[in-house]
Amino acid sequence: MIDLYYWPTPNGHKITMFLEETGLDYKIFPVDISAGDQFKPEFLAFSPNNRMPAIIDHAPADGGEAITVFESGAILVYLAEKTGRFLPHDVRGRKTVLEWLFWQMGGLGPMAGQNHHFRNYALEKLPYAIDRYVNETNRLYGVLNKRLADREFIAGDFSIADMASYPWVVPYKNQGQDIDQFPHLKRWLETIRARPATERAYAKAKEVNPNFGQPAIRTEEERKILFGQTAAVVR
Ligand SMILES: N[C@@H](CCC(=O)N[C@@H](CS)C(=O)NCC(=O)O)C(=O)O
Repeated sequence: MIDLYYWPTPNGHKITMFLEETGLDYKIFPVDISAGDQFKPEFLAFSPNNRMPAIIDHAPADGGEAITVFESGAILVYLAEKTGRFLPHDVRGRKTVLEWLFWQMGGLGPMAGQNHHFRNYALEKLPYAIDRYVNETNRLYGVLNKRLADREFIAGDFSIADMASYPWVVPYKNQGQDIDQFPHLKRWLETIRARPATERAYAKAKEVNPNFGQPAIRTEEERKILFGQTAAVVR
């Protein structure tokens, strides 16, 4: 049994996608990040960056005590190794999936995240910041579109590299992107969207957060919780 500490955001969807693909037994523990659940000491004990997702695996492969994992990329690799799925075993295939996984973790995720912030959430609309992140997202979409021009998925068969990037392309409209400019990316998006496991994963979003699909910030208190953080929150 896997305990999944989750809230329906792009980084959260990565893990429900994996769990639904593999049929691993899991239970969701909601971390309402707008309410400040990510600062609870019991959560920080195994997710020290006050971010979800995080997991606790009560039946690790070595038969020892429960294993905790934070950071969505590390969770995907951990679960792929646990199940033997969605990460090739050969040295070249594995290397390629990890390249694109790290590309998402270090590039597409953070840049699209800043894009969402300055474009959709910042009260002060700063043209420099908006242009910077909308353009960088555009460049990254171009990289992925080119990669997908002659292959169905990012790195061989459907893999954790696809699961990492997919949730960050779903909100393309909120990132100021025109998906029709990226036909290969659009085809890939539609292919993954149609997977039954993806549908089940995204269905969890509404179950866990009835407000899913509405703006994450509805009150000043929520704005302060999410965007007023300093080192004080993890002390
Ligand atoms: N690099 C981390 C990022 C996780 C992350 O940013 N999670 C956000 C939601 S998408 C979060 O928990 N935010 C809570 C907060 O900002 O306090 C990962 O990939 O797991």
